[in-house]
Amino acid sequence: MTRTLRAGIIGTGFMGAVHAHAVRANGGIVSEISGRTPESAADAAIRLHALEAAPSPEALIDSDQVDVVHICTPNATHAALAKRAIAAGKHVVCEKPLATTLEDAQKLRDLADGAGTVAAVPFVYRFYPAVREARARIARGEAGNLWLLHGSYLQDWLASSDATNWRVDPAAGGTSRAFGDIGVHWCDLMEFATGHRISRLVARTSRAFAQRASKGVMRDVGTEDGAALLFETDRGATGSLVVSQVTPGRKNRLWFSFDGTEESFSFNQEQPDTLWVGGSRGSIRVPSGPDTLSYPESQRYARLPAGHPHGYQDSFNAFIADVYAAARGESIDGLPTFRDGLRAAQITQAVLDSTATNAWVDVPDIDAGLPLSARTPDQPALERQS
Ligand code: SOE
Repeated sequence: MTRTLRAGIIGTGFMGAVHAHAVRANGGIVSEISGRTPESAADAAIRLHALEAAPSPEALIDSDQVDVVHICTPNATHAALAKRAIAAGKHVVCEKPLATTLEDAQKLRDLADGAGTVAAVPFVYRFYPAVREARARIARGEAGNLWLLHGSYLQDWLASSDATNWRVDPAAGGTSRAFGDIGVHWCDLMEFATGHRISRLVARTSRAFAQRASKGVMRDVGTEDGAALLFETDRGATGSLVVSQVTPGRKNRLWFSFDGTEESFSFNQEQPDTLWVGGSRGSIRVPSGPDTLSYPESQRYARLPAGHPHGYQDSFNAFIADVYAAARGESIDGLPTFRDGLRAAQITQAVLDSTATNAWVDVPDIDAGLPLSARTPDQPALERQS
């Protein structure tokens, strides 16, 4: 399929704008946009250069002017919209979390598996060249035995009791907020880059503020501001993760260190253009550029020479490029799909269960029973690491 793909974007906020820019950066058309009201849709159609405002999300999904449905709405609306889009035969890009319950995530993954269309979730941090470089080096065994996987994801946009957002409300955002919103990014990135799978974890969620202001009234908060985890992986590694949306001064600081017996690899999303490679006899900072990265899997995402920073929107553009290539029938390695959205829901549920029971909780192997060869492209790293 070579014709221009037409996007329908449901949601007119920050992520709707990011999706719209990425669609156009890849030669797509934003044919329709819908929002909470016809007025917000009309405003967004002008602001985001859509051909027209749809009267409702459902009308947008059913429109014959839309090939790819982008769902950028509050979490609790994702499942019904994604289900309708799949049933309408559309390709779907659904913002994470895929759903607010494990059951809905499972149903959506199963629906997507049988649909023959693309169903993707923007685990966008996979699309930094530096992350692909770490994955390529780890897959070739350059780390040695990966035994310690650790990091954090810290933000401060909720670092005040006056700050609130639909994510704080479990009815709109789901029962897990900080972990379900950003902890899942870190876990997806760790499993994607290393090929390891979290097999069990122990976690504690917590709140910085017991109450937050909502429409001028202080109300009890039902979701967590942060979480701390210890985990083990299916290949014998140990890990830790700290997640917070109340860490003053940290804006969007996703950071990891994946430590092997030969080399360790560290990445900081707030300075995303370099990969730190640690060695006992010296360490280097690898800049992102087709001429400075080592392998084709990472070079393909470094569009500009080293020194021309690749930012968040660039990564989102690269994600949409791969989604639209897959929609045209290309086989794409590393595309985050509804399967990965289900995986995130499994880990989130384990975090909630462990917090509630104060105990270690097993995390199911999403491909349990499948031979390695039947696993997704992410899995070959497991074979190479043995
Ligand atoms: C808010 O925490 C947020 O926009 C997340 O929802 C995104 O997934 C993350 O990439 C940036 O922060």
